[in-house]
Amino acid sequence: MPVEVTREGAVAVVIVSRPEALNALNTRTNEELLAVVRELSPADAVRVVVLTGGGDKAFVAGADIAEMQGFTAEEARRFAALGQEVMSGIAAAPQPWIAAVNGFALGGGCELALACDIRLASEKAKFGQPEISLGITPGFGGTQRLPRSIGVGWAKYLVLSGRHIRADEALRIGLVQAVYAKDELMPQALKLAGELAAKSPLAMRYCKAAVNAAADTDITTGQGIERDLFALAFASEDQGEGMAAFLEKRAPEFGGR
Ligand code: CO8
Repeated sequence: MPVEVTREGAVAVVIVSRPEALNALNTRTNEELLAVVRELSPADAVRVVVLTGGGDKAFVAGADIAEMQGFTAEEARRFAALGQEVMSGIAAAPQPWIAAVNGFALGGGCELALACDIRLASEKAKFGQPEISLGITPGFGGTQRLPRSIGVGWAKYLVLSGRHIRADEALRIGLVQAVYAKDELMPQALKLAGELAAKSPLAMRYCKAAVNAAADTDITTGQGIERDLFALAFASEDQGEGMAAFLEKRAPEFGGR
């Protein structure tokens, strides 16, 4: 199976695993990823998802070039639509998704990492949008998410040059949030996931939706969404628990209601 899911308490770990092709996304892998997104999103027991690549060479080395080679324009459109559905499903999921990038994250792999909420990388990680060197454009949302994430200048640098950048440069330009030694990557990703899993899942969902809105709307609309979500948080038991726990100097226990 190209996509494996394991559970560690409230954290689901999703592993893309196609060792024969550096975990490249073919149609089957995208379909499985979409099924996983659809299965995990409504699962209240899953509070955080960590996404990584199998093996130690790649997160995901892009969309599958062997499959794409013979595409007609219509097949390419369908392939891009499926990939975009996966990426948008992750971006809109109620839980936070953490990408743990352990090697090549190129093309569709970089776009997959970008669809996640937080990106952690190993020192061996390499990022890039090499589609230009194949005579095509990014197609899984990269031209849209990259400028929103790292700004137009860096997005164009990556998309127009096709260059790969190392983890330290990805950190410098804000493409990833932290870099760890290879063996530390998953422990650190799971540690962060555990911290997020202990927060109120309702507040987590509202915070993610509010920040997502910043990329998709003008500031007046965005502030309206923020105001509404702030108000909605006061309709939850978690708000009462969070504030009571602070004032009583104890750790909160969030029930997600
Ligand atoms: N697709 C298919 N197979 C791949 C891919 C890929 N993206 N990447 C690697 N592989 C395969 C190789 O063909 C090779 O197979 P084999 O052993 O049978 O020859 C195996 O994985 C190992 O790869 P390498 O021998 O090349 O390993 P290296 O360590 O020498 O190089 C690289 C690693 C640098 C990652 C190199 O494999 C590479 O450049 N890969 C392609 C990277 C790339 O161009 N990715 C972007 C693809 S395009 C894309 O993602 C567009 C997304 C949107 C599509 C929209 C729909 C139309």
